[in-house]
Amino acid sequence: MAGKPKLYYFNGRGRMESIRWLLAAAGIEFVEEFLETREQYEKLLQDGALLFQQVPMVEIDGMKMVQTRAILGYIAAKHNLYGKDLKERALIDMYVEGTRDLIDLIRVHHKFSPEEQEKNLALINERATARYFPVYEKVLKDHGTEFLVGNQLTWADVQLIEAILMVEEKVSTVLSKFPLLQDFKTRICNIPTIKKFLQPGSQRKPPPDESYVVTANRVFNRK
Ligand SMILES: N[C@@H](CCC(=O)N[C@@H](CS)C(=O)NCC(=O)O)C(=O)O
Repeated sequence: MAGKPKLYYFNGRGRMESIRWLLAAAGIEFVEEFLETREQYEKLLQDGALLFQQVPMVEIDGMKMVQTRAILGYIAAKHNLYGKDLKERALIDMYVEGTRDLIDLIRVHHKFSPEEQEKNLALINERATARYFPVYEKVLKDHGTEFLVGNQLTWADVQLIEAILMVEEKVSTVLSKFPLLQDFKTRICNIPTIKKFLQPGSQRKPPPDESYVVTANRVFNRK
């Protein structure tokens, strides 16, 4: 039997957090090696473990996978979270890319100056309420099931709930005009695997702080 997937990244959200979410939602246990030192990163490079010299890297099923989207797609397909046919898969890809764009606005937020953060916060709010969330609200209404695609949980739902919770950390009232997304949030957060991931002490990571930035700069020899 294959061992648990092993995740190589910082002890923080960054690009790895969606992978943690998807594994957790699928009910898959995983272990993590946190990059703290330059030496750890150089060892991975010397071992040829990082195809493009980048993390996230995930050891899974005998592979050393890099590229966040490839990793997510593999996990989604393996654990039946990627739709039942090509058309469902195409919808999932579109929805996932939408939430990815929103998540990316938040993922880089901490890198900005206070003035830039103020502008970025306004942009996050505007994009969430005027571009992305109206789409998912309409999808839920038109599709008429509990999920965005088909009639069971998919990667699209998992990444949307991740995005919703991330935006709510910045703008707590963001769902006030989206009743179906409010119901969606309650429903998805009550799925046992997801509920467990939301408990304190899980492998879910907090928003980035100063020490996260210092560690990443040290590992990548920046500044
Ligand atoms: N397209 C890659 C980008 C990965 C990436 O930029 N990773 C950053 C850390 S979050 C990194 O390893 N940077 C070091 C470098 O690019 O040299 C992905 O989606 O996984």
